[in-house]
Amino acid sequence: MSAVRDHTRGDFSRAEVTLANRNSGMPLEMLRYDVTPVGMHYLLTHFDYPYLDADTWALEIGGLLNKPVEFKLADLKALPQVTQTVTLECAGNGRANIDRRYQSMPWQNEAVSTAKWTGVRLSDVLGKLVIDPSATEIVFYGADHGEDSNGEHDFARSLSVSHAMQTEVMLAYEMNDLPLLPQHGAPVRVVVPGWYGMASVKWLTRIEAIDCAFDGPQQVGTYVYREKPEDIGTFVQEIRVKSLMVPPGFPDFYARKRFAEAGQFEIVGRAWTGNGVGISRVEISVDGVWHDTALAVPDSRYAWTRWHWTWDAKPGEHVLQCRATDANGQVQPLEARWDNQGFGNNGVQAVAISVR
Ligand SMILES: Nc1nc2c(c(=O)[nH]1)N[C@H]1C(S)=C(S)[C@@H](COP(=O)(O)O)O[C@H]1N2
Ligand SMILES: [Mo]
Repeated sequence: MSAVRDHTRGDFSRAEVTLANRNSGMPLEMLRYDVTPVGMHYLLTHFDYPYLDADTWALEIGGLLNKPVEFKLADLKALPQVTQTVTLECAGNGRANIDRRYQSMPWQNEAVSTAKWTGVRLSDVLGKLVIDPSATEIVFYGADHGEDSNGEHDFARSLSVSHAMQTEVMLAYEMNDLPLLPQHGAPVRVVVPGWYGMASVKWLTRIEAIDCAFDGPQQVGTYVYREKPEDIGTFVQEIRVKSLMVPPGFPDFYARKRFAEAGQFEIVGRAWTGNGVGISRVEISVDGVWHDTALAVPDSRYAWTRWHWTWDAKPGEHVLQCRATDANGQVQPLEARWDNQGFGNNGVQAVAISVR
């Protein structure tokens, strides 16, 4: 049933190209924007885009409650509106830079973006209900259906009840001041700031309170850090500290080699981390010599931080790298940590450039 997974280095397989054609990344020059323009935000959709009509859409909430309830879009809009700028990153970002490559969506660096999400606090929705004290997790079901991790299922993920009640967790119906677009989960999606993207369930149709650990394929089959496929592993959750730069200079079309004229110019980039504590330092290295960069103030606790540094570029072949540290002292590793499915790669980016 599943495609052969034997392109672990070198050329990409037809299945990887098919996934890359469906799921676009954010070109790294878009790191210049505080908020990624709609249409340039990266996309990761596992199955087919479901067809939902905002007028007839209803969110069912059931499980361990006094009684099941239904929210229409208008019911959600009647609750207090909140807006938050949040950086989302796909847990598989950087997967294709790891040798041996896992056969999945072959992201290099571009599965990260920032949007301004508007909607309601999940805690305001759940606060309208009487959840049984025995409930430990809240499960979010999307309308999309498919087969992955050896199971057929509707895309679904859970959060602990205590995490679901955190004020930053949202049900969003707008992105960058526009109604959510179909590709980002219209009419309503979950946004879990600080966690890798898989937690932010799109095309939300059902919420269920349960008293056990949710064991759906997107919860326990995939999105688990494992050294070897047979390991029990640990769950992929918070985004690891990371930074990327706008590749400086100009590219050649096909090979994406970079060129620049000698002289002074600014290198800019973004850094982010998942725990809401913020970025404390971003360094840039030119040919192995590290320098501190200047940091701007981010839009929110969960939005990326802009950094910049002026380079006096001398003629020759150079390699630039950037490395972020968060306020908890977490630092990006120079080399990606090994993970069987290529999750959580926050290894330092390296950009080669020819200065003339
Ligand atoms: N229903 C549903 N929700 C989903 C997904 C999906 O395939 N189906 N993909 C998840 C993953 S892996 C990521 S990284 C984010 C991507 O959100 P975006 O496409 O809006 O950028 O959505 C998450 N939510
Ligand atoms: Mo993802």
